[in-house]
Amino acid sequence: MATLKETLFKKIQEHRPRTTRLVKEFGDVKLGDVTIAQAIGGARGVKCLVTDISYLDPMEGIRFRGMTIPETFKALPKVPGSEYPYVEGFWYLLLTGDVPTKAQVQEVVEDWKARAQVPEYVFDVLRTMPRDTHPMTMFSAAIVSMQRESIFAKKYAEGISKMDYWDPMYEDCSTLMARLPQIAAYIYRMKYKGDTPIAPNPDLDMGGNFAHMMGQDKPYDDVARMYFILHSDHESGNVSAHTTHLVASALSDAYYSLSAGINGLAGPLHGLANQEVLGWTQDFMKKLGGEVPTKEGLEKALWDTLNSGQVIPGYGHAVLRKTDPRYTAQREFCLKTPGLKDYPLFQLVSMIFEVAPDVLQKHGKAKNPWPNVDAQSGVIQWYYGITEYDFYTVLFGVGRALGVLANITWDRALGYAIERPKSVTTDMLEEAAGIKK
Ligand code: NMX
Ligand code: MLT
Repeated sequence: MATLKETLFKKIQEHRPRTTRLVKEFGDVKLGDVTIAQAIGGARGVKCLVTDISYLDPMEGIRFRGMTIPETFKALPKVPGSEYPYVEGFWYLLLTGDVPTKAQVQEVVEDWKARAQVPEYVFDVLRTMPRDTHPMTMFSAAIVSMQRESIFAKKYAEGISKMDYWDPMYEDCSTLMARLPQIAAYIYRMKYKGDTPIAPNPDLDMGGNFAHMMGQDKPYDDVARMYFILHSDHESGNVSAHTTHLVASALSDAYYSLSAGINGLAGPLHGLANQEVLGWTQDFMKKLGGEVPTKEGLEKALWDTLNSGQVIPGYGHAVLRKTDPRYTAQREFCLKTPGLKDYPLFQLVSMIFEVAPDVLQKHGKAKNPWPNVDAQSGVIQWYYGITEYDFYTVLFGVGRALGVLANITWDRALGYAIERPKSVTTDMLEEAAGIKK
């Protein structure tokens, strides 16, 4: 049986002529124009990134390697005794586009185990940070602290051929994926659980081991598997994916690039929205003093938030124009899980789903009034006892690493250029608009 790395190399060799031909023979074909609104407004909708790992349709939502979320969960080999797939198998899918066999998944499981040992100095770095440091700052610092181990940086310094860049990049990305779960769980146990880290269990898969190191019983292992897969990739234009890609385009290694992407994920309009959702919901419940909220009360709270110039966290999206299927997948998990289905916080989140889109539509600003992934993820964590909601974006980050690291491996395989879009001045915009005096 070919290893994941051998299979990946075969795919890379098959793919390279497609990219070369497009650039050489069809490089002048237009994909669109750029308007002034796009130049000022965050490049929304500008088609200038290429990835085959996932695609986001505004109405349908994400497809990973051509598969919807339900198709992905159905197709991948499941962990014995679990309803959810191995995260390791999902990594195989993202990298190669193939659904792995059980044996192929096992090869990745073993490979990650062999790479999993987190160096002691990473824990030292974390321990020197004040305990009130945000966990995303800790996560990012831990990642970049390992940069000294980058095989890509070492091979580059030795003078490796461009054609081989993907190989050490793959090595660094695989090592990062193997270590991130323990780093995340360590931060959690050090910061919130009286400094009681739990050693990894080498007999478990990534999701199972993460649950174990968090100190969580079943079915949190399935929650972890579901959560990491759902948050993995959302094509390439989102802040964390784009940042990771941008930094890697300078031939910065995976440690620098991922750490930068994680810093982007820490913004409240991006990944941190999941902690904001819980903060908003908990504040609202506190104000009610334990009373069951009415729809009218909820509507007023939503208007109060909007009228005070704040966004409703967990709602809206730069690309999506319907309910995020990642929201739906998590909602379905809640509906089928006894206890969670009737959990008051879930009922409140469901009530927000009933009320907020209408309020946002009446407010008339957001192009998409529907919920995104962050509106639903916190309630599941809270139910299983992970109530420290400033940790939630770290969970998002472990998942997001799968997508962005698979992408930068392919970036180096296909020789994508250093990213350098052109800027213009306001004078130039006024000239283009025909209003310059
Ligand atoms: N609540 C209130 N106003 C909103 C919301 C919202 N949830 N969503 C968009 N708007 C406003 C937005 O601030 C903008 O206002 P202004 O013209 O005053 O600048 C206007 O509607 C138009 O924005 P859009 O074009 O609809 O959205 P955009 O593409 O600029 O931004 C988000 C997308 C996701 C940043 C935005 O919808 C938002 O801030 N949502 C709340 C935060 C959130 O849930 N972020 C998580 C996204 C998913 N993730 O995990 O990364
Ligand atoms: C993401 O998962 O990155 C978010 O939904 C944001 C985006 O896609 O723009």
